[in-house]
Amino acid sequence: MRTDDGPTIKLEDYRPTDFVLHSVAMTIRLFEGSAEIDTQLVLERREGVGADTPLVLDGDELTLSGVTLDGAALAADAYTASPERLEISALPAAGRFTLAIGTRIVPEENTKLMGLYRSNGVWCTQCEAEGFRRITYFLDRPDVLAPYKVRIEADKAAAPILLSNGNPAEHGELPDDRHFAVWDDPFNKPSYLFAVVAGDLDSIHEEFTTASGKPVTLGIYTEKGRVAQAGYAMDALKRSMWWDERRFGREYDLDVFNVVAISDFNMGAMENKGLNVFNHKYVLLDSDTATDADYAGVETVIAHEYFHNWTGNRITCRDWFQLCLKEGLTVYRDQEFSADERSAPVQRINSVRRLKAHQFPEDQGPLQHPVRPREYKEINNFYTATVYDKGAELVRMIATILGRDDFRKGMDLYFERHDGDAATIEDFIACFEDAAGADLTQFALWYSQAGTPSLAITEDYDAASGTLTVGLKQALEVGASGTGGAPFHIPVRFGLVGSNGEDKAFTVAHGAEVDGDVIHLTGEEETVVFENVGERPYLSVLRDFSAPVTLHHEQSLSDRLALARLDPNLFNRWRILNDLVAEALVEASRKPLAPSQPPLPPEIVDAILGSAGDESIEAAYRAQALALPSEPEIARMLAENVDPDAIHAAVEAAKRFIGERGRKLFEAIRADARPAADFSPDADSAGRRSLANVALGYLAAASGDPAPAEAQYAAARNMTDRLAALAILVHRFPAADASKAALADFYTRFEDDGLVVDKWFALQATIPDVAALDTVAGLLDHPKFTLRNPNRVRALVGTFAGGNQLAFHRADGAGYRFVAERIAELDKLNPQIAARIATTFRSWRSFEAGRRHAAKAALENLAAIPDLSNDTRDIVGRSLR
Ligand code: 0A1
Ligand code: ZN
Repeated sequence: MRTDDGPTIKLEDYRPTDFVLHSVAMTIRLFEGSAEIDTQLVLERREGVGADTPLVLDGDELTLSGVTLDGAALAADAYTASPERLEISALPAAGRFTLAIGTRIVPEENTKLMGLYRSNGVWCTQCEAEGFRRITYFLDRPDVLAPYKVRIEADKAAAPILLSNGNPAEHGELPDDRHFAVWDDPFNKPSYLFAVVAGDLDSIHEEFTTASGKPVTLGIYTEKGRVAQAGYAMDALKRSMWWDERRFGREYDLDVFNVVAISDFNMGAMENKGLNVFNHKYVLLDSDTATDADYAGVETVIAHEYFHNWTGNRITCRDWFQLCLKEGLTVYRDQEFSADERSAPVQRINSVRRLKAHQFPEDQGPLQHPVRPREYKEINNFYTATVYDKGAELVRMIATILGRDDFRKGMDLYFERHDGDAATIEDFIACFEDAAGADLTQFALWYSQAGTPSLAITEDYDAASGTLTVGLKQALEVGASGTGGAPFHIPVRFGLVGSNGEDKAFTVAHGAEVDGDVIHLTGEEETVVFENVGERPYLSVLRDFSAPVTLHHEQSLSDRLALARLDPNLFNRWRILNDLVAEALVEASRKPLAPSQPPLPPEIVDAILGSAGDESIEAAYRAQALALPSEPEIARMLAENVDPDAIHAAVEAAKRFIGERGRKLFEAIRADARPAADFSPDADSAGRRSLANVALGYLAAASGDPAPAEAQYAAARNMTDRLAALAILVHRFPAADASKAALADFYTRFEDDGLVVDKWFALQATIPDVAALDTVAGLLDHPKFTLRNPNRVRALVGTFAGGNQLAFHRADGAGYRFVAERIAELDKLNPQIAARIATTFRSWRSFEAGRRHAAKAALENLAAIPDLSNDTRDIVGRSLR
């Protein structure tokens, strides 16, 4: 096995650059088959740096075509150049100098999709994290900030549209049917926010006037013929701009804001200054081709990238260890936006589901790392659920600890104090401490200690004195890989619920600090004694999931069921039911139930049906009440000796049981859900569709009859209803003629729309049957399959590995071998995507012995490949550790 993997970058080694960058001017000449980049850097030796210290610039697969210093050629011995590095000595001891660097690249051959590449003929860039060094030699790190002036030249027919960051400055004609455009970005920015797009694109434009009256021209650019699908993204953009002004006092700063939708993109989208580049999945939609979930996704990602303009761009990160400074904070902001635009409890449920599905397994397995990592080998592998989603939870906890007003004061101070800076987590936390007069020293441990703490709650009520004693105990059960195990500051939002469903008043006699409805657990173990509580209350804890912990609340079934009905905190009603079901399914997966035993306790099922049937609550919430914990979530809770077949059998039995017991309700929901004449993507309409489709799923599970789904598929007038019906057919009745016919029909209807073809691939990749492996293997030869498009790879291979419990985790190990082979192929083209798919192995140690050995062997085979990329080697290496 190869061991010479790349160097480890450490937080403690941070030091500023030896040279200060003052400005960047670039000319980018685009041709078929090549691009010429001329870059002028105005630099200066940093004070105190010795005159013999050379300038070292980063490169990646670059070819140097020329370099001059203040207009004069450099002596051959004054520099050394390799594809990865340009080192220049004999530079002025003091004062500014201009370095002009020429590079030549071939965007058409760039399959990594980092740097400058072509997607369906369009030239585009992706520079975060270290892609700029694939365009020119540079101090390619986030604490090197400068204004940029960029001139793009290209053939007029091939690229009538020429875009870059900032404001448009000039444009004009050139000989040979070429033209140019100059863009001027006055705001200091790091290279990772640089962008260029050139191509034959359609666009829509709208005007937005900021709160202080500044006009901004908004543009969305798409490939030819698709711009009609960009209207919702434009609407979401305007709503985001309006919201950020109201909620955070943040106005947009340039004259233009452009979004470009690209087919081939490694991630969701990118917040380049004034020129956001998007995976077209998060821009393009209409009701025929996109589901309600897609609409919500577009809204969130548009908002997220826009919000980065302040949290990320105006204030950026000092180094990549601080990634959560921009990502956690921006996810928090986009979550708050969605909560305001849609429904707060439903959004919170969605965020918590996501956290548990992606972050908890990461935090409890070999890829565990602190929200602010201390070291990395490949930064691309740290765009993780821990940095993003747990990072957002940490910001949310700060807001919970300080309260809304002080939180806003801290944010205001952050924007004021650090505008234009490359900041750190310490800087961020200090703003809240200074604005609110709070001490967040202990809280800051959340950034450095990895792992999910557990929180155990006990309660003891004394009727004679009317006191309730609550015990709270925290522990880091799953080892925090050497990052420490000191107690966290855990904010526990709570309420004492009376039998009338209202929160009761109380006084706190003594114990842990209680502030309003938040208990501040700071010790390992503490108690709180509540006095004057009158009749015994139902204790509702961890409301709104106020901290990312695993909760163990010793509470009777009858109290939990009462809270599931009465808790004024809707999130907690859902959470309590979801926990009850999850615990029952974990038990049922551990050992087969006796034939006489119902698959779920009937009183729990009745509680779920009660929530689902409560017409006083919004439909989206009712649909959430019916959604069972996912099979991977049950696997995570089992923690060891996991048998996915047993989990699937338990979940299927539960679905049939709920379907039978709730048949009348489900039929009533379906009867109620006559589709409106016109499709509207609003949250309320989407919630109704979601509830009706969940009901259809349960009816199909209970009846074993594909006919209602078949009928819905045939009659569907939007993608949400069509895809829901098709999923029921294909997943539940894969052998039925109706299912085969619908799947074929779906393909013929949409074969020209890549985003819908992705759904068609993904649906087959997730058929819950070991035989899905053969289906997926067969689809590799489908004319529409390609390893070169990340969305397509994710749809077939990524979805299979991440979403097919039965076939990926086949007992014979064939699923693991298949995915490992695909990773090896993909690694040669696009290591970032290969490494991401490799993370699906992360929980391999929790499976039963046969699967465990097979998964390990597949990982070891990958590790043995001599020229495996740094990206994949890092994930595989850490997974095996
Ligand atoms: N900053 C982006 C995420 C992103 C990160 C790396 C990329 O490189 C391929 C692309 C995008 C965001 O948070 O949206
Ligand atoms: Zn982001």
